[in-house]
Amino acid sequence: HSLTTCLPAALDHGEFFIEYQPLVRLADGTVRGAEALVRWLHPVHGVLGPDQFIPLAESTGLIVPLGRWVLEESARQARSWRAAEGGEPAPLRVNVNLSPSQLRHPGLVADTVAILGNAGLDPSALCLEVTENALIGADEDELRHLRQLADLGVDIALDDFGTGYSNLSYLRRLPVSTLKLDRSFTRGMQRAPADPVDVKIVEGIVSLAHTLDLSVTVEGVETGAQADHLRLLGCDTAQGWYYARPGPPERLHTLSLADA
Ligand code: G
Ligand code: G
Ligand code: NA
Ligand code: MN
Repeated sequence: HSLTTCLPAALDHGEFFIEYQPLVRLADGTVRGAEALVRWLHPVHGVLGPDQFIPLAESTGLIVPLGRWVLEESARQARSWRAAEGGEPAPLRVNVNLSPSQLRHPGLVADTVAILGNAGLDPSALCLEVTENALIGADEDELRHLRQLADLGVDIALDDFGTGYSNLSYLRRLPVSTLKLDRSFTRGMQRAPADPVDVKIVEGIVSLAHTLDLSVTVEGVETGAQADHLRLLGCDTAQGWYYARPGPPERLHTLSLADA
């Protein structure tokens, strides 16, 4: 039952599922959407998290069909949230992680267009998360894919921001709309007194981001004090256990109605 042996058939067997973790606007606490996080319900090992199989999927190439499935499923789900909410003013959006192999794949843009079309989902309802390290290593083809996606109206977020190479000049050349600040920077604000160095770093990043017209999402928000502090520092959107753990798709709609 090694994971390497089972992984190729797992997609055909329908063993993957997706949990969604809400993204909340700090200014008013409303739910704006959710990040799609894939899991594998392995017949022997039970539920496995992405850290346990994404690297394997990446090295075997299965990440391309798996990632396409995640995108299809998430787009359908986002469409159904939006259909269910009727005339609500701020439609829910979905964030989907894109791995380096997917970014490199020549079919990425056409597949994304087809998936959005089939789901009947507006491109502006989709945000693709790319890690800072994947972007730094991106070649011309990969950058062109990102620009084409951005031109379609898809948002691009820079995931795990702050953990990679720190030459920020690439921000000027890339069609990124959101910085997703790695949770290592917000950990020091979980309880008072906040770590003064972490506060300064977040302040600096928010200032840089807003100057470049980028929005800031903070990850790993676990306490109300942390949420308040990050809101006062000007962060735009938050994600973390304080709001909700990753969970089933139906729950997002309930959460968004609760704050309407
Ligand atoms: O919360 P969780 O343990 O599920 O997430 C762990 C990591 O797995 C995160 O860094 C997240 O970006 C990554 N991840 C979750 N779902 C996907 C996916 O569908 N594709 C890729 N490439 N990465 C994912
Ligand atoms: O893409 P990324 O690696 O950022 O995925 C988010 C990861 O962080 C997932 O593994 C998710 O379960 C985890 N996570 C989400 N919210 C919190 C939180 O508030 N605290 C901690 N410690 N982990 C979180
Ligand atoms: Na992510
Ligand atoms: Mn992330």
